[in-house]
Amino acid sequence: MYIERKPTLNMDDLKAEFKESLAYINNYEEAFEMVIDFVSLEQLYSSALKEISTKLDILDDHFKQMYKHNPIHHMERRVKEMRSLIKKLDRKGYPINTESAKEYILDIAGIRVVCNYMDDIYVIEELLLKQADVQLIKRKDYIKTPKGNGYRSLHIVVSIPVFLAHSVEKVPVEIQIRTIGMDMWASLEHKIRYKNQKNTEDYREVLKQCANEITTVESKMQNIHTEVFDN
Ligand code: 0O2
Repeated sequence: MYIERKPTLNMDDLKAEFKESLAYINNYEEAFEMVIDFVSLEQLYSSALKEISTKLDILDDHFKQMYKHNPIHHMERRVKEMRSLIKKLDRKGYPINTESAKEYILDIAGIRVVCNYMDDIYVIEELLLKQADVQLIKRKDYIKTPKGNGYRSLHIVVSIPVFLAHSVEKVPVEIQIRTIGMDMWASLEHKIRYKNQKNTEDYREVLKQCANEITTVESKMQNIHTEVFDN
């Protein structure tokens, strides 16, 4: 099951994107060109997401067929909105154009794979990285080494070829792989941090405690699942 976090650009989005790009360029013509460039960038990265999602779907189905177990609970995917992409380029001091976005920003296409059990995370990673056309660019294991606030997730960035009418483009996709519990924790923490900044510190300790408790429960569940089904 997929959850698309953003539909294809509509006219209101385009107007907003155009206004946003004018903040960086004092010329309507250039701003218009920039929006057009970013729209084709969106198309390219959304194609890469489709490729990766299909691979993950196939793996999930085949795993079920072989082991009577679906490693993937659900997936969410999104292409970074143009305005967040522009803000990120600006924050990192890169030129505001699609060339530098392609070169420096690795999370333009993002997919979140929410797994049923902890072991499923590494199974999915291993099966995906075995594929000849999938190349690992970057890996951060926040499960083996959780962040100070308790955040846990496996992040990999892979590049995947996208076959276009006249060329083949290798496109990076950021994949966040985590369990249902880790996802529940990250969603709440993200909401508190972005929507309610002044209270983030108040909840830091209790959130950290929750992250540890979730890990304990998910480890126990994993052990039960392994004992009952893997023997
Ligand atoms: P959004 O809205 O989810 O896209 P980068 O910051 O991408 O240049 P870095 O340091 O490699 O480079 O990023 P990292 O550590 O791989 O984390 C990037 C993404 O992971 C974040 O994207 C979040 O989605 C998620 N993430 C990382 N740390 C935390 C955390 O402490 N709490 C939660 N809830 N999510 C986290 P964005 O762009 O911040 O946000």
